[in-house]
Amino acid sequence: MKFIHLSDLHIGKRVNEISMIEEQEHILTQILQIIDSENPDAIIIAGDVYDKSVPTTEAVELLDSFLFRLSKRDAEVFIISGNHDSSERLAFGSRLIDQSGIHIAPVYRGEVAKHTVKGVHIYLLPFIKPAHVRPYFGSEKINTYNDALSVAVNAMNIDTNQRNILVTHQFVTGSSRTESEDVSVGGTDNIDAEVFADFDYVALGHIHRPQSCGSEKIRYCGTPLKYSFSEAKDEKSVTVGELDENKNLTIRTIPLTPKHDMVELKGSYDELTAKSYYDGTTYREDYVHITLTDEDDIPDAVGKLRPIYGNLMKLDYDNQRTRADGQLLPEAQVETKSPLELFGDFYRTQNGQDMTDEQQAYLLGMIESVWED
Ligand SMILES: [Mn+2]
Repeated sequence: MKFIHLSDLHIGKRVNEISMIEEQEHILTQILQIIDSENPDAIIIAGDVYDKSVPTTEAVELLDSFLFRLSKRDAEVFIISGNHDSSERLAFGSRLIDQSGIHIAPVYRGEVAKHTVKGVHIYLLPFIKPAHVRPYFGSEKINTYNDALSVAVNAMNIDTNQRNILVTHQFVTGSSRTESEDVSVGGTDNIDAEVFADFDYVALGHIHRPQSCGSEKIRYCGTPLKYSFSEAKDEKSVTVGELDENKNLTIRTIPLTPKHDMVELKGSYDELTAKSYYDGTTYREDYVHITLTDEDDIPDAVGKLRPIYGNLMKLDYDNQRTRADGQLLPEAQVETKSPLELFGDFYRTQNGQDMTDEQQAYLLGMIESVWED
C-alpha cells in the first residue's frame, strides 16, 4: 500500500503580515503533480489544514478547490484536524463527501474513524487534549497528553497481526521544533513514542520540520512551505511511504519548490546593496529577512532596500547598540520556549534567583486558565 503523507498546510496563514495564499496555491498544485506521478493508494493530511479555527474565505476556497481536485484522483484521502483547526468546522459535510473518497475525521467522542485501504487499517485521531478524552473514560487517570493518547490508542484495540497506520497531530518527545508551531503551556504536551508501538506507521502533524522520531515508523512530514525564518535553511518535501504485506516500510521524500524562497541575509548596507552581492535579480522575489550590521541606523532602510529585495519581510540590526539592549533572549529562543520557561527567565533576570516549586505551580495554573480562554 502506497501513501503520501502531508500535514500542516496552514491554509490562509500570513507570515510577517504577508498572505501566503498564492504560495499555498502554487505548492498544492505541485503536490497534485507529485500525486499524479506517484499514484498512491492513500493521501494523508495530518492536521493543521487551516491556520485558523475560523479560516478566511480565500482559505476556504483554496481548500475546497484542492479537495475537489483530489477527489478526481484514484487515491482515498484521509484528513484530521490539528490544534489550529476547529474539528467541528473542518468536519462540516464530511459524511456527504465521504462517498467521494475524502474522509475527514469526525470530532473526537471517545472513538476514532477506522478505514481500510488495500488491507491496511488507517485510524484517524484528530488533535486531542486530556480534557477531550476524560469525559469518555471516567475510570482512567488522564492528567497529561501522554495519558490521553495512551487511553485513546488503547481503546482502538489494535490487532498487531494486521497492518495499521495512525494519523495524528501531537508533539512527540525529542522532536526538533521550529518557530512556526504553537508552543504549549509548560511543555506538558509531550507524547512518548512508545505509545505508538502497535502501529506500522504513524503519520504525524504538528512539527514543521520533516523528521522521523527514533524510527522511520513514526514520522513528521513537515510543512509544505517555510512558515518562519527559522526554517530558511530547511528543505520542504512530500513524504512517500510504502507498507508491503510483510510490514516492510520504505520511506522517501520528494522535494517541494516554492514559488518564492525564504532567506536570511546579513551584512552592512553597502555590502547588501552592491550589485555583485544580489547579482541583479537573485533575491528580487524571495521573502527576505535582512540583518544590517552598520553601527548607525540607515535612514529609510526599508524603502531603499525594497527595490532590490521586493519581498523584504523583516529588517533588524546586529550592532553594538542592539547587543547592549539587554534583550532577554534571542528571538529564535523566545519563540521555541514555553510561557512558563519564558516567565522563569524573566523572574530570574529580575530577582537573581529561580522561582520556587510553589510559585511555578501557581503560575502554571494561571497560564493554563488564561490559555483555555
Ligand atoms: Mn502546525
